[in-house]
Amino acid sequence: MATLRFPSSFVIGSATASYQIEGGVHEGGRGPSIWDTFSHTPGRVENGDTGDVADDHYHRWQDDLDLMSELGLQAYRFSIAWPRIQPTGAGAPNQAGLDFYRGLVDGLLARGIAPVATLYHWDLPQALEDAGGWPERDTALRFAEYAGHMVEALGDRVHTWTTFNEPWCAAFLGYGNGMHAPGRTDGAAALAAAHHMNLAHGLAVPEIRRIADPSAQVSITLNLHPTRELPSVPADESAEARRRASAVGDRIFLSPLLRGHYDADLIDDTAGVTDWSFLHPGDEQLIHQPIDFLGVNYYSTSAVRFDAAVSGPERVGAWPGEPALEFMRLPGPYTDMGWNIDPGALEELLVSLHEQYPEMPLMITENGAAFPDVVERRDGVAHVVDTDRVEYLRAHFAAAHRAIERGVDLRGYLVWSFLDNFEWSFGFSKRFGIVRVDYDSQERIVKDSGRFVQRLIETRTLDVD
Ligand code: IFM
Repeated sequence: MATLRFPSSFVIGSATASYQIEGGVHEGGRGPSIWDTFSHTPGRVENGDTGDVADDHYHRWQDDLDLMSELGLQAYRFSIAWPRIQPTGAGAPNQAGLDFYRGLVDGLLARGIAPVATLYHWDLPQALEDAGGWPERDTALRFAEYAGHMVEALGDRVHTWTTFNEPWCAAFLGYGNGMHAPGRTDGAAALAAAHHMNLAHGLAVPEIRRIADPSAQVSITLNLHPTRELPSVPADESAEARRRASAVGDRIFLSPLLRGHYDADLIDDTAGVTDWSFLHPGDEQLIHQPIDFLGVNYYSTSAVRFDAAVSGPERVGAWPGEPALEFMRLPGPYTDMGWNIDPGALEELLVSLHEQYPEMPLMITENGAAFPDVVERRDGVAHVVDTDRVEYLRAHFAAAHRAIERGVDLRGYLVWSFLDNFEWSFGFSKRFGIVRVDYDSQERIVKDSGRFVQRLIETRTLDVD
């Protein structure tokens, strides 16, 4: 048994996202988002679940902040629902929407919790999708305008801004394989969407810096695709498959954001899908804005190979230009999402990012696990003994600690998620929270994992075998 100590500057907190927890979809002048439309379309979301009520956080946010305070969270990463601010995606900001987030931020500050505000966690105003959505360049311009409104309203009190959460999911699951809203299946549109999200980030960052306090921290959060070798896949095939997966999975964002150009192999690999005419002269320079840290969301790993037998248009899905790329599940154990548990890959991912981009501080903006929790009532008091989640978190915090010891400038770790919530196309069937939500009564129960995070923050130490 060893005891690891985290530096006092290392921020430990938790995260959520607007559509996954807020509910109140018709309140405060909020307009419809693509997720309202998608979740109300039969067959799109498990059990026909929608975010109409979700955790009812829109009404219960003060109690939720009290719980965060009880757990001692140092930071809370939330996202702003664009359709609360601009119900049709354009024009003057909606006062009730601004007031909601101002109340939330003031409530956090009053409790000593640092707000980390994400501007886009997938709830595009439906009106902008009706006008073409992210495959349209104009959506990037609209995003920069919306970002400006938010920073005008909250720039004096929010110190940390994130432009996008996981643009890969928003572009490639939203427009590539249709698993996410808006549910389109068009590889060329998915690539254009990815570029316009990069561009939107590049246009928004200077806008944030122009308005916010000079000390504001600006970032973007990516979900990267760490892959491992499998003995059954020949080394040269594995290397080529991993190169291709990294091009359209990771470097499509990392390279323009952090180096100022799209990689030639990405353009070549996707040439059969798009001519990249959406990339205008000067775009790459616009995208390449200085940021203060890179947010990393990490959950799991996979292995990749080519399987010509499965090749064909139906395979284009989330990997445009890669119809024969096959993702294979690695050995377990697995979480309730069917994702393998591989904490070592978190350490390797952080070290590898640090080696490639040594000047770039990193922050784990999401890590956590879904498990089928059980509520036990003892002497009338409800408990969730989620030992599997506690051990998942322990192993991943230990991996983060090893990365710090190896020289990674890792600024913090935000556990996904604070509350059980609407897990996109899985609806409410998957529970990621460190706080349980009973969706009938809206009762909150702090799980053992919540107490684990509380102790970690209190003591700054972690016991590991
Ligand atoms: O719930 C999601 C979150 O919205 C984005 N990152 C992954 C989480 C778990 O799937």
